[in-house]
Amino acid sequence: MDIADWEKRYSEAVSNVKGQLENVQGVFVAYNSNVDAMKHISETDIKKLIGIVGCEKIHERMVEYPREIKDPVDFMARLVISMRDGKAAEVPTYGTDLNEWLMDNLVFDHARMGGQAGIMSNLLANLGLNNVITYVPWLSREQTEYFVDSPNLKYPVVEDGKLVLKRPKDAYDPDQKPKVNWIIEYSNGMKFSCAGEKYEVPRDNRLIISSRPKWIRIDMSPEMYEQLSDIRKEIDGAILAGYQMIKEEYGNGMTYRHYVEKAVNVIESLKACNPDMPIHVEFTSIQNKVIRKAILTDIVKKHVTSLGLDTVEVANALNVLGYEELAYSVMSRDEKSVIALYEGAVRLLKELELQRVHIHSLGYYICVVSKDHPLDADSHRQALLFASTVAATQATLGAIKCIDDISVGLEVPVYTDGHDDLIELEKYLVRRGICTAEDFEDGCISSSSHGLIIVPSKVVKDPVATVGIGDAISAGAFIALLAKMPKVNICQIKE
Ligand code: 8BR
Ligand code: GLC
Repeated sequence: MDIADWEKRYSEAVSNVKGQLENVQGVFVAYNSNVDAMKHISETDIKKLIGIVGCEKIHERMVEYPREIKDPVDFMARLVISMRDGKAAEVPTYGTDLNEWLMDNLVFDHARMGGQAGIMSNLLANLGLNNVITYVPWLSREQTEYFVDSPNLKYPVVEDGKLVLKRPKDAYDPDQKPKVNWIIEYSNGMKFSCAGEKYEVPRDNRLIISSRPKWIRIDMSPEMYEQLSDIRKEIDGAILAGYQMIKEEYGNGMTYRHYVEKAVNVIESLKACNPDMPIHVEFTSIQNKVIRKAILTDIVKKHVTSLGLDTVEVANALNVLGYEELAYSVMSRDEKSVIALYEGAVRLLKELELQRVHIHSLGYYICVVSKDHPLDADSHRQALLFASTVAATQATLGAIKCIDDISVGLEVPVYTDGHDDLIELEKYLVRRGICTAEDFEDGCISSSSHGLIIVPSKVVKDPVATVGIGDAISAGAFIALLAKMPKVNICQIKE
């Protein structure tokens, strides 16, 4: 299929999904909302920061590859690495010193809704979904200012032992402090040097400094947990994210196992009357390998149906699951890495017993689905095309205010380089007899053990920001699939 045919498919898919979104009764979205302090850095900024911290120190620390930011040197080391590779990363910081240093030396441009769950909740509410029930364990007054104030976006609270759905602005805890992350966005082509090395940024991307105040818990009060039965009557599916904030040790004898167990209990309770309820987990950059593995093998495996990740996250996931070589190939910059990406997706699907693994890369999406997924390949392809259009809209406008905005994304051309990057995968699958060249060009392939859907995506030349685009892609695709699912809320019937 040539690019013009793909563009046609895009228009058809968007109009189709748009007309079906009202079929979705509701979605539950938890756990992480925060405020993102956005800074788009310039060459002048980076040179200034290097001058302040010192090249030699930065260079030495880059070798150590800090997985936590304790001081400005750690920060600069991870920033230079991220800019050198054009690879997104999220690194935690546990104190407040770095925030102060950044305020003194960088200053942010503006603040906006951050956190995967927060971004996805606002997006889905603005797309006009009937019911978005958003939950964050740390809803502060400041945080509510970043939520869309609309009747279809609700926050659950327990009053007199009963669940009440309120607007976030009417539901916050006045004693709660906000969680603020720093997002350092950089642009393709920026040049700088450090310790004799010359760098040129290969693509637009960002580094996230994620604040982890002591009070952060991925958790739910026992009263709220008891009321989940009322929430499940309102929803057809759930999107969960933020598990990366679980810590290995809490210093009082409590470990990550406690929170992993609670996370699983929430999922199981949401599914209590409908074991097939679609549950999507959006993965992210997780520095701690024990936590990364626990999220995959203890929370995702067996309990959720769908997983969304970017290419770096695929490599990270494969790494902790024991597929080091495959992880290495995914990260290699050669043309065959797309084959490793596909093989990696299949491993994740099987190993984690999922129905769907959706990988978003710059220029194409790869989605593998299990044979028992209730929807056909064309529905999956439409969902991916809708997702790419939503993402292109968000990259162009910064945020989507209403469903009609997505006509902006439809105007963004399909990225021809992304289409070309898929050629090696096509040759590989054809050589192995998994599909014909025609099947591949069509984007839907059925092997004996799984389905494969591949679409070239729309890429915006100068995105307003890159942070949160992955969330828009995954939420867009998941919601399109929910809209296409058979519509019977088993929970309303059973309870
Ligand atoms: P994460 O937020 O999970 O890293 O995902 C980012 C995704 O945003 C990438 O996988 C890529 O598909 C998409 N993306 C990026 Br980065 N820049 C984009 C752009 N300029 N236009 C459209 N999509 C983009
Ligand atoms: C992570 C970050 C958050 C950012 C989001 C975007 O959740 O913690 O700051 O907004 O990713 O996907």
